Amino acid sequence: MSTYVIGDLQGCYDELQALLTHIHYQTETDMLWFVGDLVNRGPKSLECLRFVKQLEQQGRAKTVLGNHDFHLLAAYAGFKKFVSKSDTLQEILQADDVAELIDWLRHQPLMIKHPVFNTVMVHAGLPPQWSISTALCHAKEVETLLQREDWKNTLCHHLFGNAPNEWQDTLTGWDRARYITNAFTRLRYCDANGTLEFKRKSAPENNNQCPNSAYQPWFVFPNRKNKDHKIVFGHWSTLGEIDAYQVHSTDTGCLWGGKMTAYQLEQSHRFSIQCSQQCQPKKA
Ligand SMILES: [Mn+2]
Repeated sequence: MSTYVIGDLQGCYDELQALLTHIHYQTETDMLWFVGDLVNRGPKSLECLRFVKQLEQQGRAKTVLGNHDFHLLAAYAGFKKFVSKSDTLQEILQADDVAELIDWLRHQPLMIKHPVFNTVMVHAGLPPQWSISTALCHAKEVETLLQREDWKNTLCHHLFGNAPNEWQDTLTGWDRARYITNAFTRLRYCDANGTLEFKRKSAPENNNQCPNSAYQPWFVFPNRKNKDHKIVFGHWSTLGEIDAYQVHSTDTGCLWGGKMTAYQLEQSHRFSIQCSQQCQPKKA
């Protein structure tokens, strides 16, 4: 039995199936962990969403929510201003089972902890000031909001945006929920106090460091309070394969002709296949 952490799908269903064939995936015994961003930009988002939902409901897969998954929720809720021209979500929005798919999606978590291994999964990252147990509590705060009956009316009015980018334990209300959501689903760079920097999407210049900047990749800070667990994550398609700092990146840019990755937890081993999609990295 193996547990494979699969990088961002973003609608790349054919590549997912090729990857599962490549790793000799055993439906009955293997567990798949998806790092989120199941949908958008790629050609087969509906197939990806249905596939992961079915496996999750059978107890054979887990997923966490990514920023593109949140965009799908916003699009379904009718918040057009959050939907961009490069979105490819119409197929899902017009599907017969869209209500079931959305209902399932908004009940998925922002963070998962492995029952045996000292390992957690998030979509983008964890800011340095949160321990694992603190982060799990903050994830729960937003999960609870998403699962409320009135999620459409309240959540999508308030959850999107870049402010506040500084964390304080005393943050309340939607400001608090917005920081938490952004940290879990959009984090790449932050400072040692967890101030989020959203503009930059490229990889760090120099051996995972950015010279002369307070903003660094979230995982490099020596005093990071969550480094006692292995963290698997996706989201940062230009970062490349990181297996250091107790973190493992899995978004290896399938969408733009890079690779799709399956990281096996038991053996700490990477499997990948080359992909032929041609979307641009800046949109990934
Ligand atoms: Mn993402």
